Amino acid sequence: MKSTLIGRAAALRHVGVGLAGWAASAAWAVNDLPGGPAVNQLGFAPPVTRIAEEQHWLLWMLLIICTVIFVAVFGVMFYSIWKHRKSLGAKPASFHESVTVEIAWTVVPFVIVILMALPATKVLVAQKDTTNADLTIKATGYQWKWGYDYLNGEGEGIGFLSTLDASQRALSSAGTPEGDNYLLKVDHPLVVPVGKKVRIITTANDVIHSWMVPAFGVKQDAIPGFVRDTWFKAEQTGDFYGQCAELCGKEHAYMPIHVKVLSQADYSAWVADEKKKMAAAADDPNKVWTMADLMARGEKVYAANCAACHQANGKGGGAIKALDGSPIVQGPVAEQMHVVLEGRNNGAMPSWKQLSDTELAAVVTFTKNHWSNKTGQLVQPSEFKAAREGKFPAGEGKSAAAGQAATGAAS
Ligand code: HEC
Ligand SMILES: [Cu+2]
Repeated sequence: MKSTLIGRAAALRHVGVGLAGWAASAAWAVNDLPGGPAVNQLGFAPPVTRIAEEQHWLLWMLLIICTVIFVAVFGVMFYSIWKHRKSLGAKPASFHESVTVEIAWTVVPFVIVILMALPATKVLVAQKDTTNADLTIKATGYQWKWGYDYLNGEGEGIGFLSTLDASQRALSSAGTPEGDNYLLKVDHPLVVPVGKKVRIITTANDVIHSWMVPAFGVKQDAIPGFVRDTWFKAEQTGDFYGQCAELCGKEHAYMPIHVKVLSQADYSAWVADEKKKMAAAADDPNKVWTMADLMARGEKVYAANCAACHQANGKGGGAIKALDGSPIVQGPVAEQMHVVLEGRNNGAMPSWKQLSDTELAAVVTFTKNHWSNKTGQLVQPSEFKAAREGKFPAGEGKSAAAGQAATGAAS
């Protein structure tokens, strides 16, 4: 019942906003924004996910049931008042506590409420089922922008801030709104693949915000110090828009949400592109490092990635081979480069190709010159860059001079 009232109120609000907009926009002609709000929109945004479709179905089902009840109850009431009015000589019946009536008006509404609650509960439970996601993205609310971090799945490691487009900020400051996507355009939209289950983890950095995209039927509060989640699986590609839906300060209206749904191939291309940009922004793989710098960096990379298995003391344990005294670590440079790039033993030793060239060069140099391993060998990032293309350094490479760019020989 309640959601129906909210639905009606929302519809009325749309009409109100539509009229106000019409009055104020003599100069600013607005059209429908595909994936966003429409002019004089009545009701919800066209659904792009199963959940949103179900929500629409629920809305109409509940609205129709409530309307039928409304018409029936008021129909009987007005009919009775009219038909049995005093001027026609109607005499009130005098009866008390009719058991039949009492039971009827308890049981009938109860059954109706149950019939409405069952499908609603089913959708609610499905909405909360964030298991088996293909992609997990953290959305962090800030005053006043969104931060997105790809935590899991294709694109893992990508992270950026999504802020209102600067040109729209200027339009707003000047009081000259323009365009169908006014206050909905961002500098970096959230990009996701079509047909994949995307889990959105929400949290916030300062005050409560809310991540809402109407076309997906998704709205989840983002609360500082708490982690909440929601999910969607977009069934068509395109651009979809939403806004922060929890009053969060003076620029609450200036933190829009823009989700770009791409085909799987386009998404993979986007991920590759972002990764390249990130790598470029990180370390220059052509820089020539000194032994001391590589050792210092390598110690950190080792502690963060390797110590969990190989132990801080390099002794490993069980199936995890020791690095301290390992013939591989003490052997030719290329051998260990193969191990860290490709992994070993079906992934028991994982591949570390997601680390940057600099991190790999640093950690290999570190293991080769720490504990009892005193090989004096040094690996430069440029050698890993070449190794990724199949060109491994040849020979023993014992001297520190071997640290220059790989000389082209394949192993
Ligand atoms: C998930 C656990 C795990 C992590 C994390 C891990 N390794 Fe390993 N590593 C192994 C296992 C298991 C082996 C043995 C593989 C085999 O059976 O050949 C191994 C073997 C190796 C070897 C070959 C040793 C030899 O003597 O054969 C090297 C070199 C190595 N790891 C380096 C690293 C480096 C560098 C890191 C961090 C970037 C790392 N490992 C992180 C599990 C791990
Ligand atoms: Cu907000």
